[in-house]
Amino acid sequence: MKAAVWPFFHLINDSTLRKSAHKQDRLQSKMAPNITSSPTGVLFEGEKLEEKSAEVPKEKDKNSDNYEVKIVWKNVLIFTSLHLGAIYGLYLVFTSAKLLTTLFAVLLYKCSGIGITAGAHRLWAHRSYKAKWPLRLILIIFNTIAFQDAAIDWARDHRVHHKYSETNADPHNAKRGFFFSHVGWLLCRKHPEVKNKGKGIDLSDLQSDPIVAFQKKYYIVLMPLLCFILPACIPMYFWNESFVNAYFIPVVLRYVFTLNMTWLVNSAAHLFGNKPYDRTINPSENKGVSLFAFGEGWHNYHHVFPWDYKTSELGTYSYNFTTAFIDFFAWIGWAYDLKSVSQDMVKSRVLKTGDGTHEVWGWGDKDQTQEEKKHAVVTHTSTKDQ
Ligand code: ST9
Ligand code: ZN
Ligand code: ZN
Repeated sequence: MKAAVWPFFHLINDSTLRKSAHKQDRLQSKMAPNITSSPTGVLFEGEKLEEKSAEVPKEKDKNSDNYEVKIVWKNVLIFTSLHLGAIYGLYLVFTSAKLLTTLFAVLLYKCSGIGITAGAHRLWAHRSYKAKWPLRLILIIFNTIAFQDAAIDWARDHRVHHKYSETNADPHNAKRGFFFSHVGWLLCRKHPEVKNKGKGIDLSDLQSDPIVAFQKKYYIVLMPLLCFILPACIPMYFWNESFVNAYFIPVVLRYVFTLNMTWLVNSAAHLFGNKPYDRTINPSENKGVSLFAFGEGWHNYHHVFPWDYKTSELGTYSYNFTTAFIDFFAWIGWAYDLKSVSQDMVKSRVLKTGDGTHEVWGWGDKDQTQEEKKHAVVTHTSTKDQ
């Protein structure tokens, strides 16, 4: 079964291996950063922002001209192979795999996705709700299946992303284009500003969570077991699936698919969509991304109110599977202190900085009251039917 995990070992060991002197290719890249890195967002309810300008900063970073992108060719090779493997997996789905194997891959996508959305994102990175230890245990297992690095490292990058959004300190700065924010940032060394500014991010809450600390300590063992070995063994053992199908569908295809759905939040949801809450920032409301990323595509709202456990205003379950998951666990008492934003606060923000596309306060919306309609001032009325 060692063969099932070999291509991925480099990723967990990367930080360690890198410390040994290995030759780096230094290439000037087109994905050059272009803006400063002063804080642009808050992380939790009540956190104070040092300074917040209404406009996205335009000034060029003094260092940006000297900054060279260092491509990590090993990552390029691995991610390319993984994507080719995923295409082969997709072919196998339609040609030789058992239906159960495909359904199992979908289940793993759902579980590992929740490990990212309800775990690493809404619980650990943003503290938008609290979870009792059994739920934290479930989430850390799901999170390890997802292999997006240890939750504490994920949360560190994500906190930097929110605090210095679209600047050099943002690990996946969307100002550097779709490709960079999608996957390019994992194919090269981080901008020094990410590390500089990241040092100021408080992670003490996560360091003191024994479940998060355990995952970090034993990641090198837990991750290959949960993400690669068990998902390949289960179909072979329980329904006699072939090794090739069991490896390329629930492992490679499922992993690559889940990664891409996650990356779309950084790329598509930072580039395409409406901005009903704040037109001055890049993150946008993207329904398609929300569907596949379990409610994480309502990104304009999320960057304005990152402490809302729904990561959206309304939290409709069909486009926010994660909210349904958290609500279920709140119902049985394992999730608690769910934070949300009052309608008044949302409304005042929409009116102040929104781009005018807010659905709820649009004319004729189902939630618009008769009172509001009655008192509205309508000028230049036409007698013709619209
Ligand atoms: C993956 C992550 O795919 C995806 C995250 C996506 C986030 C999306 C967020 C959107 C919202 C949520 C939506 C969820 C939707 C889910 C939908 C699900 C259906 N602060 O990182 P290193 C320092 S992972 C402070 O190696 P390099 C620190 O000292 C895929 N300090 O930087 C660190 O040492 P240590 C699997 C920082 O050398 C040292 O620098 N994993 C910070 O520039 C070195 O850190 C991979 O493929 C910071 N923020 O290398 C691994 N960062 O860690 C790929 C770093 O010991 N990664 N430091 O403390 C790598 O190979 C490398 O990280 C690299 C950069 C080459 C990219
Ligand atoms: Zn974002
Ligand atoms: Zn976030």
